[in-house]
Amino acid sequence: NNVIRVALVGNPNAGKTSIFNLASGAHEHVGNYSGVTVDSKEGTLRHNGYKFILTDLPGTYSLSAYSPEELYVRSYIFEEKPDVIVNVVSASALERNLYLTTELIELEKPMVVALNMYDELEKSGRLFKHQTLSEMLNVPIVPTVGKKGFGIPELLENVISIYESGNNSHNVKVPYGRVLEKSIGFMCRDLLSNGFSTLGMPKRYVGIKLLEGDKEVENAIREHDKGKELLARRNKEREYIERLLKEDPESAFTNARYGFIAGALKETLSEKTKFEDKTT
Ligand code: GDP
Ligand code: MG
Ligand code: K
Repeated sequence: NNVIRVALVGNPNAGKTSIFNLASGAHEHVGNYSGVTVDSKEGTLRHNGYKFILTDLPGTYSLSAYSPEELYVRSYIFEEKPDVIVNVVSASALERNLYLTTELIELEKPMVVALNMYDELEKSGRLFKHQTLSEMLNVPIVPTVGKKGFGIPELLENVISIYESGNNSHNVKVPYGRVLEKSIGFMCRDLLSNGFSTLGMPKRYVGIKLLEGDKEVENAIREHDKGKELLARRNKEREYIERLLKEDPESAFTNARYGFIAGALKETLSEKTKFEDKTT
């Protein structure tokens, strides 16, 4: 049937609710998320023969298991299994917003990035080759202005294409460097050889989360027959990482993600503005 379930995921104040309201004709409160209740809202719309069921999820900076929002969003994605994730990214805080994007890529779900606040980017005069970033991440990136509705039809078109193609950006891996990649490799091999079902999550993702010390993933693995052995092995890998990189594994992963984003932005975002370009 022609129903596409779409989850809006992004940092607080990236513009998720604005896009949600404009697309679905809803009237949800736009502004600062109070954080009192962790909840989601559903709305529907029709476009090009499809019925879209949109879910506006709480804002989150990452997908670790630390805050109720983070846990909520992660469980929502794995339990409710939306067909397509729309990652709403604020173009006025790219580095911080794209951190979440790197985590979402690892979930290996069909995804489209809404490059929101595009008006702010244009006003700033900075040049951003989002097409190049889109190729680097193997994820469509669509400029939007959530406040005004600019780019929303294009966003929906991209959601339809990704849904119809079934592309879940398997081909792109955030590179973590030699030491972390070696440990990830060991964890994936152990997960595979012991026949762990990985909670519907990709093996690489589970390996990374175990190395980071994610409690929720850890507890799920402990339930397995060979869970204790795997966690003992994991502890060894964590020690190895700490000894070689001289930082705790979690920071090592976080820093590697930021490094990857910084590198990608160095190639695609020019700090020099087009206004300056014209005067030279
Ligand atoms: P959410 O926290 O992700 O749901 O973000 P909201 O939709 O509540 O938006 C946060 C603020 O940004 C609100 O004041 C919106 O009016 C504003 N906003 C949303 N989209 C845009 C946009 O594309 N450009 C600009 N300039 N402001 C926007
Ligand atoms: Mg909101
Ligand atoms: K908000």
